[in-house]
Amino acid sequence: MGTQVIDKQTMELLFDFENEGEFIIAKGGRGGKGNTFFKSATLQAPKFSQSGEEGEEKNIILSLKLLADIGIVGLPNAGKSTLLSKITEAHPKIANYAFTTLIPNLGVVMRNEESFRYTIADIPGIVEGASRGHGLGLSFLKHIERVRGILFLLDGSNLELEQNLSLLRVEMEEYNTNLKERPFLIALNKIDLWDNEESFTKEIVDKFKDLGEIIPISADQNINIDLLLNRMDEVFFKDKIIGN
Ligand SMILES: Nc1nc2c(ncn2[C@@H]2O[C@H](COP(=O)(O)OP(=O)(O)OP(=O)(O)O)[C@@H](O)[C@H]2O)c(=O)[nH]1
Ligand SMILES: [Mg+2]
Repeated sequence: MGTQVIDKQTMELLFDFENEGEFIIAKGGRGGKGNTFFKSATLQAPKFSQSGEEGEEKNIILSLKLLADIGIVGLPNAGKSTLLSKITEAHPKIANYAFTTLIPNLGVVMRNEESFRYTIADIPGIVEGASRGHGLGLSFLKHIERVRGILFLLDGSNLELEQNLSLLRVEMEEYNTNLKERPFLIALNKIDLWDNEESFTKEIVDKFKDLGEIIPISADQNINIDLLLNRMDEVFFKDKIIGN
């Protein structure tokens, strides 16, 4: 699922496997039944067969776009993979340097005693100029084109939140301007590194409230992770969660 079938000559999108299903890319010619088809009780080894018509021929490109519900977008080293490892069963590589994640990782988040689940993608870190090919470029951004919501993950050890968020937005929207319209939340990670964590958190959330809703967390120390997941339910999946 998530694979797009593209005609290599015309670059036309032939089919998009948004759901499980079947699609005939090139139809075989009519006829062409082999000799076993003509086997019967009296004719155990028929020596004849039917010649068939030519079938269709096509050169195609199969392009996989992951179908994640939510995409985690952040600068390198913000803690995206750490968060994924805490809220899903995924085991992405985590390390204290940029570009640890080279290809997107997917995980499944279970909610409400598993009555509701969604997929979340941790994509490689985005750097300035990514849309012009810097860093790992943006080719992996195709994996978030179809998300229903974006979780921006900012690194609390750098308080230039406005600049960092705008860098991510610019690069992302450069790639696909539709991503601008997508619902989002901002998680501010690594708050465990702050002194006077509680009062400082209040101060920061207030100072940057114009950026959008900011949820202070520590992925590594499991601070406010439940709060974040609850807000994600409300902001991204209101239509899906029944009885809440
Ligand atoms: N103190 C602290 N460190 C954290 C926290 N979350 C992640 N880290 C550390 O930050 C570093 C980067 O974490 P990753 O999860 O690999 O970051 P990433 O965003 O996936 O990085 P890339 O894949 O390179 O883009 C690691 O050393 C983590 O242990 C946190 O909440 N608090
Ligand atoms: Mg990573």
